[in-house]
Amino acid sequence: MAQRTALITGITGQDGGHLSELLHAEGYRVFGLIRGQNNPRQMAVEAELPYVSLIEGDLTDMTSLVRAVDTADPDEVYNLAAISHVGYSFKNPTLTADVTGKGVLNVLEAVRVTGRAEATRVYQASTSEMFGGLDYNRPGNGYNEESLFHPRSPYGVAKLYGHWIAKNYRESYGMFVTCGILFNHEGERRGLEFVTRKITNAVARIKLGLQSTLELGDLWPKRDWGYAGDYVRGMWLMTQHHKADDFVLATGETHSIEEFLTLAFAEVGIDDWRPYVKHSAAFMRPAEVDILLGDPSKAEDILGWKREVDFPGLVRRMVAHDLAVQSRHI
Ligand code: G4F
Repeated sequence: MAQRTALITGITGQDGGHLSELLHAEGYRVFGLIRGQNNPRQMAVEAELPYVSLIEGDLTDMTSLVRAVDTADPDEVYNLAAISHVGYSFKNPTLTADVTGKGVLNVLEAVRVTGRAEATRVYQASTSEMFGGLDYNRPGNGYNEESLFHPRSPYGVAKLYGHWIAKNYRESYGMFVTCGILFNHEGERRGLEFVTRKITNAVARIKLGLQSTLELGDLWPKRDWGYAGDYVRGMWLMTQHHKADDFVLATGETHSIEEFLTLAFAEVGIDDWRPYVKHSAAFMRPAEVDILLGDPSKAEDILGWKREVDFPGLVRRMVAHDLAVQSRHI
């Protein structure tokens, strides 16, 4: 069988790293779209993922996407690129709409206008943020593929546009465009701006005497937190399925930030995190998603997907990683 080729947008992000590793192990030739001149992450990506061929391009620049698709000639495109921080999207809503929303249309058009509508499969990174977590649309056993959407941030709204335009291209042009509705997925590669990694990094630094306190926003919101490595396997499985569709990936459990704090501090032998954690309004959002819980039954039944890392295992591996990284600073 000829070697398969994949193009990943968002190659510098957490999921881009995990997915490149998986596809490389599966024998793919992997191309990654990288944004801007002298991107500060480029050297790190080249060192970490030496088998990935980087192509310059930007989701807001259609010409660059056409060029990237022509260069890679991919069997599969994984559109992971986005402005993905919910808090940031409130401060930069128009940029978020351009990148996270209209950028999806640009990727789909680049595939279509280059004559690859039938040959190339597209994975669109949809998100649980589209559900919004309000009481009225929250099913007891978790959101599934049929649940009602009510996004609560410019990011969630932009992602919902991306989700619907992806489905529209599936229905209008018969393109294989599959949407993974992924709940929060974390790990050692997670950016420090997200709450889980912010906590595990601070816990390691507090343990080592490098930091004394940690400033956070609200601690009561609950998330369905899984491990990113498990979730990129799900992305790949749904892209291999015989039919393009929507699939929820989640753990089926939800935990508050307080619970995350308790487990993370316990990993370094600190029983009470309260003296170390300060509240800061700077990390609160104009509208909050109170609780997210997903029902991954469809992906489990149809794709045979199952997450392997549980909540305590996720916290353990993130704290262990950050202890190892931070120990180099002492
Ligand atoms: O870690 P977060 O920033 O993730 P959030 O907002 O749930 O979004 C993540 O998951 C989505 C999937 O549901 C993705 F689509 C999205 O791209 C991203 O990966 O915040 C989690 C919770 C929020 O309730 C937030 O208000 O933590 C709360 N929080 C409290 N203090 C904080 C902080 N979040 C951050 N980032 N930093 C804080 O200091």
